[in-house]
Amino acid sequence: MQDAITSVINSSDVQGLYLDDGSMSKLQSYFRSGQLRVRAAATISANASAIVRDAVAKALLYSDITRPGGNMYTTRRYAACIRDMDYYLRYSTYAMLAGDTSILDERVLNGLRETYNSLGVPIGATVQAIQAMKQVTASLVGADAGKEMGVYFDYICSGLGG
Ligand code: CYC
Repeated sequence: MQDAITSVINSSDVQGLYLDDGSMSKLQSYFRSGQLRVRAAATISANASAIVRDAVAKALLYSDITRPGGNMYTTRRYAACIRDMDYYLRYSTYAMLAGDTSILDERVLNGLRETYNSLGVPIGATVQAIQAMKQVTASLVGADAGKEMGVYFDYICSGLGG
């Protein structure tokens, strides 16, 4: 896993250079947004189950997906879906704190599309649910932090191929 600091330092290190102005300003903007990131992460942790619940209600409940034959039908699959949504929220929060997407590649997206395809989990509906979670989160943490979280929710959606 990388973060905004290690990724800037690593790219200077491979060239054997001190940080240039562009690298310095990347670091500065990351440090300036530190309070925003930590405050957003605290709000999200304190409200995680409500965020997942509201996103599921907005995007998935009482649709074909929750009726017999749908991929969320039976409580076992319903529970797997809620758990997946919680993973997406938690890992997006980690990535937002780090200011870097690498943790999402390594721990969430690696093999996920193939797993979903082989189990028949619908990717379009998953993407809609993640987009709903992006809206719910933004309404809770405010526009600036919401936009930052949006980067990582969107990254998961495009990694899923949605
Ligand atoms: C299943 N979701 C799974 C499985 C994995 C993940 C590996 C198969 C194994 C299992 O059932 O636990 C996802 N596991 C992860 C991720 C990580 C991990 C991301 C990284 C931390 O370790 N079905 C829908 C909804 C959607 C959904 C649209 C919720 C948004 O219709 C999810 N995922 C869903 C369902 C299953 C599943 C229903 C069970 C499918 C089945 O067994 O038939």
